[in-house]
Amino acid sequence: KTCLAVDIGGTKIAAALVKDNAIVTRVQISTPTSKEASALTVALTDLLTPLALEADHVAVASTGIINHGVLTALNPDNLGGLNHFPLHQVISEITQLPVVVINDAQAAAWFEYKALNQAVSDMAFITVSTGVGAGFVQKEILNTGARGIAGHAGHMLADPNGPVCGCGRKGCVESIASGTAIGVAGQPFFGTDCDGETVYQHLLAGDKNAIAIVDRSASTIANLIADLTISLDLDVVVLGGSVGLASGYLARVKTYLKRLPNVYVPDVIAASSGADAGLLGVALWAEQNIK
Ligand code: BMX
Repeated sequence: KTCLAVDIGGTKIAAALVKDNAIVTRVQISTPTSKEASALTVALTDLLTPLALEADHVAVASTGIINHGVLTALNPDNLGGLNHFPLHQVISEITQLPVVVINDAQAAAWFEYKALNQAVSDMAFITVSTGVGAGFVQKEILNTGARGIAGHAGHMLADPNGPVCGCGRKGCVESIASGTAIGVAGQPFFGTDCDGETVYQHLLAGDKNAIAIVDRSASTIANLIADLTISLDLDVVVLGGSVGLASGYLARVKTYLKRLPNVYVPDVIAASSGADAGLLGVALWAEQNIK
């Protein structure tokens, strides 16, 4: 069977034909920066129509809360302001194929868990990217949540006096640690068009302000890992996303974790699949869940 896997992120949308757990063809576009649902529908139609001809079913991993196939953004800023989209329905109409949809970080968690060869029973995957997302595998089962919310640990409290998050709450992990937050924190030092990438360039050049901003992100993620470990009894945490996999970031997270008592410190490893975890994970998940 050939699966058309789709990964809708805050910055890019990737689509791939997946056969025997391997990507055969892969295409990628930028996520539309519009709060109009029609912009996303048009982009998905152009991207998926040709690929659907070669597929048996469709597996979609998407940023946002996915409740029975309907996307609701927890942080609409991550999706160009779009906060509601009937993802399952739109993709069924475009492709005329069976469709499953889950959250992007949940999908990536499933891939990374499978890549560990089931040597562990409880793990969390954390992506530090446009936003901060997570997926939990508990007792060997991916927790997608009754309403699709499970795993949204990027919206746990990091600092009650922190910035207001795009979700409306103050001081979420995401508002301090995400690539977007790193970029915003860098603007007073590096200009109004500064993004996460700009701050990282300055960090690599030894800039003190950039180092402080990335360290604040890394220490926030270290505390998130500690909180998840003590609440979920984790064997391992896998870190991914463009910031999570950036040079030296994991080492910084580990430095902060080492300062904590052992019981808070799981094994922390880098995601094995880079940018394809969402695509491959949702394709794997569809094998068992497609109806
Ligand atoms: C946000 C939230 C999560 C998502 C996470 C990472 C939205 C639109 N997204 O917390 O659902 O998993 O970002 O998303 O509310 P990414 O786009 O950074 O991969």
